[in-house]
Parts: sequence; structure tokens; C-alpha cells
Amino acid sequence: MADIVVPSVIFSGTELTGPAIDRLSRRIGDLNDIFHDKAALAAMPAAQTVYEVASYFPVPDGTEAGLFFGITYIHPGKVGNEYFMTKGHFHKLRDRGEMYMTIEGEGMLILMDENRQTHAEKMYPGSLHYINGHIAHRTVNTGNTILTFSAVWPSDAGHDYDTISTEGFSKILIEKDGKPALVENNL
Ligand code: S6P
Ligand code: ZN
Repeated sequence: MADIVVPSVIFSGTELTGPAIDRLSRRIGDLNDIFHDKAALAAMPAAQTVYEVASYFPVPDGTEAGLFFGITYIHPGKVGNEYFMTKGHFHKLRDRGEMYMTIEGEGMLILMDENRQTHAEKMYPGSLHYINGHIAHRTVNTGNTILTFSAVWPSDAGHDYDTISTEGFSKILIEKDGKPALVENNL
């Protein structure tokens, strides 16, 4: 290997580019089980993008003690009175933590422990969020512009989406009187 190597993966501050970037989009049609207002959901175009993720996986998934890096872009919007948000997940290896940093926009990080105790942290440009292991995490765009944040997580963390898809979070973030409100999920 040459003494000096120029990395081919570049993070511009908002965009992650390079030959090894993994990109995924989550659309309304992929998110049937997370939004509570099923009638409002059915009235929206299934192809409408809710969020996108660009990730850099420098080591194979499952590698012990490696790290992954990702940028999430959540579009502004609502399904009924519920803001656009990510699916949310626990890590498969429950004790694995994660770090988020907000880049642009405004939002909320919803955190739920294994006893279903839920609270939220405000996200704003520069806000840093340490997510302990054993905590399910979901992000919500409460603004009128895109919410962009970076994430760093262990390459052996894995994702458990099933628990959230079947049980949900105990609280949901809705717009109430023009403001975000974290309310009990009674569904
Ligand atoms: C991965 C990290 C993020 C999310 C992304 C989308 O551990 O927490 O990169 O994958 O924000 O959220 P979700 O819940 O659909 O994976
Ligand atoms: Zn995670």
C-alpha cells in the first residue's frame, strides 16, 4: 500500500459520496405498520419518499469491534397528524450503542427502553445524541425542511425491526395545536 492514501469516500457535510456507498429509500408503501392513521396513509401515494439513508460499511456486517457510518435524510411531511419518521429499531445485539449528530433541520429522537419507557430528545443542527445499548431509537422530522443527521454504530449491532413493527413505541409524536407533542400510543 502507498504511504499516503486519498480516501474515496467523501462526506461534504450533507452528502456522502464514493464507490462503496449503500443507499436506501423508505417510501409510504414501505411504512404501513408504523403510522397510526391508516386512512390518511392509504390516501397518500405509496411511492412518496419519507426518508433516505446513505451508509458506508467499511467492514462486513457483523464484524466485531468495527464501525459503520450513515447519513439519514427525513423529508418534511405528515401522515394525518403524525410527522414523517423512521421505522425505528432496537439493535439485534441489544447492548450496542450508537451516536447521532444533527446536521440540518429540526426534529426529535424518540428513545424507548426495554420496559417501554419512552422519552424524546430535541434534534437541532449540531445536537449530539448518545444512544445507550438496550434503547430503541426512532427519528422524527418536526420541521418544514429536510432533517439530516449522521450516525455511527458498531458493525456487529444488527437491527431488530420486528419488535417495533409488532409492538410499536409506547409514545408517538404528533402535531397538536401546531406543536410537536409526545403522547401515549393507544393503538
Ligand atoms: C443505524 C442507524 C441509522 C438508521 C436510519 C434509518 O443503526 O440507527 O442509520 O438505520 O436512521 O432508521 P431505521 O429505523 O429505518 O433503520
Ligand atoms: Zn441504530
